[in-house]
Amino acid sequence: MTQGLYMPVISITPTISTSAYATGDVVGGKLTLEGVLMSRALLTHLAVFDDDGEGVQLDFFLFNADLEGTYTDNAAFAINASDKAKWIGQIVIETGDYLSAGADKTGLKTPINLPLERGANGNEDLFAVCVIRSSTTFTATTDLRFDFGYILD
Ligand SMILES: [Ca+2]
Ligand SMILES: [Ca+2]
Repeated sequence: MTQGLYMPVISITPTISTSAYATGDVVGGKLTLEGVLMSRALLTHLAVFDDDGEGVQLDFFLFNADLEGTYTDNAAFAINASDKAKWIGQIVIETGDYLSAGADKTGLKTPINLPLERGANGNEDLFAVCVIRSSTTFTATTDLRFDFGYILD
């Protein structure tokens, strides 16, 4: 029996570019969510704070082991062949998922309810790559914050 549910949130403020992103570019490079796969986990929500008010679609590709390919901020995204077997799901923050909050926009996708399977190598971290789906220029390198919520059994 479970004694109680752990519902941690991992908050990541990636270092992003202030030069223009093209559609399909990686935003913030490889994201590491430490310890998410330490037990059985269920991804429950993803919140995005956009301090520049762009409100663009962001796709998050999820992997259950460290990535061998290079995923460079502001460069075109393609999954390296060696990483394809590590892909375990994705989350989309659509333009309709944002609210305007003054000059900012806040995005939320919930419920996600995506079970996260640990890879055969026993790795305990979850890895993600964020891909932008609109030509966008941010003002500051800290304009995006990603909060991943999950339930840990
Ligand atoms: Ca670019
Ligand atoms: Ca802007």
